[in-house]
Amino acid sequence: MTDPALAHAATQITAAQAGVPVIAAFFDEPTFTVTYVVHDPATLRAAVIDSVLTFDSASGRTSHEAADRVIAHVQEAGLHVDWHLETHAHADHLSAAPYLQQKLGGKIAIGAHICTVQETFGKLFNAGSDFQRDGSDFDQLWKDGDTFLIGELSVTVLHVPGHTPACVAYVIGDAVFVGDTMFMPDYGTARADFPGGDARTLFRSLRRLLELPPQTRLFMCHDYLPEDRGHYVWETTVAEQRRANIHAHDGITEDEFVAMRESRDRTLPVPRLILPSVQVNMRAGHLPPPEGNGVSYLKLPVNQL
Ligand SMILES: N[C@@H](CCC(=O)N[C@@H](CS)C(=O)NCC(=O)O)C(=O)O
Ligand SMILES: [Fe+2]
Repeated sequence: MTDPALAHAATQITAAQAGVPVIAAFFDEPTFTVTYVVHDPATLRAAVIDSVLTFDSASGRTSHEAADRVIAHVQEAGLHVDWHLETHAHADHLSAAPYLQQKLGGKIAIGAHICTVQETFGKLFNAGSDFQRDGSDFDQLWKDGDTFLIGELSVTVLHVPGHTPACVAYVIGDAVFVGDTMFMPDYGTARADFPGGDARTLFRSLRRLLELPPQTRLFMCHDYLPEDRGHYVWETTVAEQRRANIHAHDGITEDEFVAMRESRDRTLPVPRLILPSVQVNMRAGHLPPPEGNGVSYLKLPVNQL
């Protein structure tokens, strides 16, 4: 393998000492998002991956239904949360990382290319000079190949752009949280038509993940329930994706994938919550600063998307 970050991740997955994380999944049906709480059974240190702040766009009201389920689990299991890990700046739900950080502690982290995303969306929302586009709203920015520990569990971060420029996957012990690269085999892959997205780049990223050992457990960020399946699922393996992913199984060429992805993306509607989501998530999940009356406002740029 001529890819040191991936080689390190592969060794971590096969090495017994890397540890086997305990994984609890919380499915948020309104946004089809899976939030994970991952912990080290030896030390009870934990990370929350891709949390959801419940948001009703008609009323402009946020609530903590989804996040409070995560808090209840953390408290019942006696966990200490060290990290709130984002796989990317989500376009379909608001992150609850700041709320969970306030309640549970821990640091908020995302891929280092978030600065590119902040630049793009800072312009779209005409954000003021208070909005730093240097990633400093986050506590930690990851580069490809970065490693850290959750208790005694080894973690390797892989930069997997394509859906967005800043997407990362987290390899935690023997499990990979793939973010929006691939979905379950019968649904395929993520769209690549957001600003800075690119189908060819996405194909290379997801095929890179599929070079990991065949038994590697893969955890999806969403499940959109294809018509012929009656229940949500979010866990699969490298071997299964290589055999059966409808967009990216072994044998599909890069050019075939790009043609499929670009034509399918032309048919997809804009995500329901994209405008509230990106202007909050570009700020690490913080609402825009309150105005003189103490109220935070979200903007709707007209005729821009
Ligand atoms: N219907 C959902 C769709 C959200 C969406 O576009 N999700 C992205 C990931 S953030 C995606 O890749 N979707 C693939 C697809 O819909 O086929 C919504 O409005 O929130
Ligand atoms: Fe996404």
